[in-house]
Amino acid sequence: MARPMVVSWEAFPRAVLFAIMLLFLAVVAYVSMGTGGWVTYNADMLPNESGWMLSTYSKDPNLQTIREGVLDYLKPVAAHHYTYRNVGDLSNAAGTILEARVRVVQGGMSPGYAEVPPFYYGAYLAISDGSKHAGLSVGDGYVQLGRQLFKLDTLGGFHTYRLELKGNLASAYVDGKLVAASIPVDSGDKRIEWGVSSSSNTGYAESLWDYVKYKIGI
Ligand SMILES: [Ca+2]
Repeated sequence: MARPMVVSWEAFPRAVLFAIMLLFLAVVAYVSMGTGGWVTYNADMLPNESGWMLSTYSKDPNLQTIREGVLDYLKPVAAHHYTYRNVGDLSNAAGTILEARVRVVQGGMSPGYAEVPPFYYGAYLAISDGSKHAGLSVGDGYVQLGRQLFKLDTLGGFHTYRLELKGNLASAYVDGKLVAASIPVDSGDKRIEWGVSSSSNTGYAESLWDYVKYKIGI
């Protein structure tokens, strides 16, 4: 003979908690879908308070300030200043998009190489997807991807800079318009990186960051 089902009072709160948890998970899943898989840093907190790692050169607290949702990021002469996040899910086949809204305040002198003349880096975005690496530099009056330069007034105001990497192609967009495309170099790292300058930057540089976001899948 089957025992009658006994529902104890103690079981009720647990069932209710379980239901609330399910509802919470459903809401989280819905919100994630709504944002289209973007992981966003809005510059409401310092990068290292938001899950981003500081480079060796970024430990000086005077090099980063938050003001009204904008990160003021600067670097002294002859030093790097960047932040990064290791992302194991990055895939060259799926592709990655990295986008930031940035205004360059001052670009630091870079020696340049080959076809690229010396110019002034103020912001840098890079993707390494475990197979390829692409870096987008925003200088004083220029945007650089690989060995391509695109002229732009980067100091006059904020622009949205977007770097896309998929297969054997890296593409750079400014305010939604394609401005450069290049063949990415090889890299075994899986990392998203951004900051004030590239490693070859030899001068003082500063840039303002409204947001940075990345997404897997193009
Ligand atoms: Ca912001």
